[in-house]
Amino acid sequence: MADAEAVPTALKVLVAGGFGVGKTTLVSSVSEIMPLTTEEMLTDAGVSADSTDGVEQKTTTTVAMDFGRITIDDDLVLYLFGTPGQERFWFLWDELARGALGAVVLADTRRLADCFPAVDYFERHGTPMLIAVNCFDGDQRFSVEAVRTALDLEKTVPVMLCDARRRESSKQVLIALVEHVLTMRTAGRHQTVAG
Ligand SMILES: Nc1nc2c(ncn2[C@@H]2O[C@H](COP(=O)(O)OP(=O)(O)O)[C@@H](O)[C@H]2O)c(=O)[nH]1
Ligand SMILES: [Mg+2]
Repeated sequence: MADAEAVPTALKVLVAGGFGVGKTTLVSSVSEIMPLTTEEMLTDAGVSADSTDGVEQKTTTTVAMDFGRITIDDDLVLYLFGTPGQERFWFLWDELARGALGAVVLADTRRLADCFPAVDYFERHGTPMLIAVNCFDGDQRFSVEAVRTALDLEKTVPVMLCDARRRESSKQVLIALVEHVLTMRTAGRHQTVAG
């Protein structure tokens, strides 16, 4: 298919993790386009469909979501979607995860537990993921292996260090995720998420 070769493949990648872990920072540092932060008012009906304890009284709310793009090479463009961290927006995750190549889960070793929900979600949905430990000013309290153990990750899930503020570092994370997905697919251990 000569035509297909002329156009780069565009793939969707999710950037997840707890609040304040550096999702917006990573998307901003690496994106070629002005990162977009969308704000949407959710209607009462939209919220109630997935509301859990304590949020029912809210009629409208604001959703901030990061969106960016990075060209890896002539053949590959990644579209980055930062996932909303707040638990009341879990219903958006299913929409976001649909058709995603994989996910970067950002972790802060000072608050490692904050990324549990994201790790759990991607495990349950069979979405390939990579854990990127964002080293706030070199404040890396645990080794990559300690993070792996603490998160109880499968051996195949890559864990790496990064500095979300640095473009090159963020890019390496995304390249590593793509390579991980390719490895998993080649090994036939990964089943594509239904899309
Ligand atoms: N020192 C330091 N600060 C960072 C780093 N990454 C993010 N930050 C800061 O941490 C705060 C939260 O980051 P942000 O990207 O907004 O987190 P988000 O909630 O995951 O989107 C911001 O003030 C960032 O400037 C980092 O690697 N080092
Ligand atoms: Mg953010």
